[in-house]
Amino acid sequence: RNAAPRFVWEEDDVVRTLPKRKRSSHKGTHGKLLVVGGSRAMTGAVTLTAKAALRSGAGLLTMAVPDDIYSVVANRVPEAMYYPCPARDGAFSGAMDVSALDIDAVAIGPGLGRTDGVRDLVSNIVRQPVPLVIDADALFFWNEYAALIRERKAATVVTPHPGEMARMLGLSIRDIEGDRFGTSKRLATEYGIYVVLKGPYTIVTTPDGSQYVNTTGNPALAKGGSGDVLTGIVSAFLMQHHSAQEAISNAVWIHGKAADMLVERGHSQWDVLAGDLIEAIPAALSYVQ
Ligand code: NPW
Ligand code: AMP
Ligand code: MG
Repeated sequence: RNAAPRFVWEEDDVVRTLPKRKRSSHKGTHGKLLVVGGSRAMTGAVTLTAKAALRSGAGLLTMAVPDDIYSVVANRVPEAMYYPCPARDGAFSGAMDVSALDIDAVAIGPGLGRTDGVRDLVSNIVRQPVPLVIDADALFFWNEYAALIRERKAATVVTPHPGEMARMLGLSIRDIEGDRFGTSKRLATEYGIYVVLKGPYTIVTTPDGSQYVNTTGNPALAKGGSGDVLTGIVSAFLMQHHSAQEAISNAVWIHGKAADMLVERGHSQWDVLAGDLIEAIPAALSYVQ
């Protein structure tokens, strides 16, 4: 039952597997990401995800947001392109058509809210044959679309914290925390997906059940928005690595290293903001390059 191996993902592994940029590369080489998220009550989450993805090398980025928050979000990220979508009650009003967009990956969830329109949107996006990172409120509707996940032709990554993981599996948070390896492995192998179970010692589990434990990060990350930043890094790296496992493990490592470097260089564990993490991605990347 425990045949699949467990590893600790360390600095050497990041140095060995982080891809080098080719001299001849251009923006298309590094991936075209669609970030889907945001609602009237949560305009910041999707901004954090998009900025983190850009700081992590994504070549081209489009943000799909409800049209009534479009101008607020667009004012914050000039490097992104925009796809304003119909809104109802301050959130997405339903499915969007991504078939006309030229994209390499989709990140969905941060700040979406939990309306019926959002449920329809998420169920529709899951049907698209494109690598997908599912986080935050998109995980809230897991039971609505879980049966479709097994049929997906492209990689699927979920990034739950223990509360979200508990809801997905119909367990208590205590059940999850009491068996982080076992519950992650069950979800990953049952659905054929990559599972990132967050928290101190985040565990990345592959569809075949192999597990990689992260050792960077500290309680400075225990603040709203940290996970939204991680989603951006994971999505950007997914497009820029051949191995999804290496991409995800490197993303989790860099996210934690950014927090560690902030605390080593003048911040306390109390004062770090999610936005500071984004500004520390350059130092974390330089450290391993
Ligand atoms: P409790 O009650 O805190 O102890 P939800 P969410 C539990 C957006 N954001 N270990 C927690 O427990 C996100 O993107 C927007 C154990 C509670 O039971 C989402 O769209 C921001 N338990 C949306 O908010 C910044 C843990 O899980 C439940 C745990 C909702 O996301 C903030 C809460 O989970 C935020 O990112 C842990 N490590 N972590 C913005 N600026 O726009 C959490 N729990 O109800 O799924 O909600 O994570 O707050
Ligand atoms: P979220 O709850 O979605 O905002 O995600 C929180 C992020 O911060 C995840 O990447 C967690 O692994 C990380 N995090 C939260 N608390 C801690 C902690 N005490 N130590 C290390 N990492 C943490
Ligand atoms: Mg989160």
